[in-house]
Amino acid sequence: MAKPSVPVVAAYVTLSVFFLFLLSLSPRRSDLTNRRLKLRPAGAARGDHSRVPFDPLISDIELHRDDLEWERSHFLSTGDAPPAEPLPEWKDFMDAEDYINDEDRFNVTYRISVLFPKIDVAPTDGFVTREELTEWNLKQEEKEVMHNTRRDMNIFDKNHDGFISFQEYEPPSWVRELNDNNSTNDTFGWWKEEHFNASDIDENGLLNLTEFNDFLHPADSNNPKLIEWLCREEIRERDKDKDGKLSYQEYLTGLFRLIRNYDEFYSPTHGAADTSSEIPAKKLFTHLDLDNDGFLTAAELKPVIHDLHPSERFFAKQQTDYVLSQADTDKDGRLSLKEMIDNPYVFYSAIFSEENDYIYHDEFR
Ligand SMILES: *[C@@H]1O[C@H](CO)[C@@H](O)[C@H](O)[C@H]1NC(C)=O
Ligand SMILES: *[C@@H]1O[C@H](CO)[C@@H](O)[C@H](O)[C@H]1NC(C)=O
Ligand SMILES: *[C@@H]1O[C@H](CO)[C@@H](O)[C@H](O)[C@H]1NC(C)=O
Ligand SMILES: *[C@@H]1O[C@H](CO)[C@@H](O)[C@H](O)[C@H]1NC(C)=O
Ligand SMILES: *[C@@H]1O[C@H](CO)[C@@H](O)[C@H](O)[C@H]1NC(C)=O
Ligand SMILES: *[C@@H]1O[C@H](CO)[C@@H](O)[C@H](O)[C@H]1NC(C)=O
Ligand SMILES: [Ca+2]
Repeated sequence: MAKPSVPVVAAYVTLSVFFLFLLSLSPRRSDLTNRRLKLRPAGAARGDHSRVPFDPLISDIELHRDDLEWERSHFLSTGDAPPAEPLPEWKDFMDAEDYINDEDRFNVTYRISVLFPKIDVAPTDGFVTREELTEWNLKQEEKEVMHNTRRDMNIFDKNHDGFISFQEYEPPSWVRELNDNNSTNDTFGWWKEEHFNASDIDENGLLNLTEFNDFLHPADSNNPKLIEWLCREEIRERDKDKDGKLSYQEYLTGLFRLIRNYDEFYSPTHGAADTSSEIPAKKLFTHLDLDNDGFLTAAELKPVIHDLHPSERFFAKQQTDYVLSQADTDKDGRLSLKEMIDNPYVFYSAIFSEENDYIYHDEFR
């Protein structure tokens, strides 16, 4: 290729400056940064909470693509594979992204106006409230979680009868490492029989899809046995002297920091002034220690178990807060159809504020 001459380069520079100038005149300047709608890459649906798609159509595309990718890698790893053809799938994905960015085929304004009445349901009053949007996000998250569970079920359910027995399943490698590296070290109860039994609601020795989903996501479960197990597990992991309960010292070194980080997140004023963690730590301990015996039992941990293991609802709320902060133009705490249509990229962009990337104490994510 010929080297471009100086005048040609100068012309390009002038042109691009001119275009930038034109863009700066555009009335919808704020949309330009996130303009291209993005699909999450395959695999992202497993484990990234801050980005569950707002639009079920987008999530269907993503999950479908995720399935294709998974089937390919799964067949590859088991050997009995159809020949690997990574290229067509990649092409599919690009096609899908072109599709959602083609205004004639995927009209964001139209999509929002179709979805609005489906979100504005409690009550139907022409506004989407914080609660309504949180319920919507939660539904989207649950759909994604269940999709992943269904697929995991296929791996673990070796005889394909739709149930998982304790003998059938095999813990994932991170659990094996933690549990096996010395049998004397049985501090970790995840994926062990007690965890399995607690998930088995009807106690028939088998986990169906619902029970297996609870097993994988105990914090989101309504099963009281599983919540109790989770509390016992929290104790077990920190109970250095193995007396089955946490002393103040065990709580302070092992547990409190995890709860407090959470507290700060809920109400930033809380932690800001605490240069010494001793006072709030003591306060919380006293508050939790209902029988005042100086120890925390599994039952006494229940009030903070969701601070240690945030549920899907927490992430759904987080996503709602973000959206409201961006799109609630008149600051009345709810969204009108117009506000949503005027801020489509808040709902449709996959680009999210980095501030949402907290690291949580949650083993399955
Ligand atoms: C998108 O949909 C809206 C509302 O249905 C309509 O007014 C607009 O013309 C559509 N845009 C395109 C590019 O089709
Ligand atoms: C556990 O053992 C495996 C090999 O037996 C080793 O690779 C791994 O690093 C060990 N993990 C821990 C936490 O000690
Ligand atoms: C695990 O325990 C056995 C005895 O039960 C011991 O011989 C071995 O050295 C231990 N391994 C590690 C990595 O601690
Ligand atoms: C048990 O495992 C934990 C985490 O790997 C480790 O910190 C602890 O020292 C282990 N305890 C024993 C007795 O091996
Ligand atoms: C789990 O339940 C089975 C019966 O379904 C029982 O045999 C087993 O002892 C239980 N295990 C634990 C650790 O509770
Ligand atoms: C699994 O079993 C539980 C307990 O019997 C039941 O409530 C639930 O509906 C079942 N789920 C499915 C998908 O069959
Ligand atoms: Ca069962």
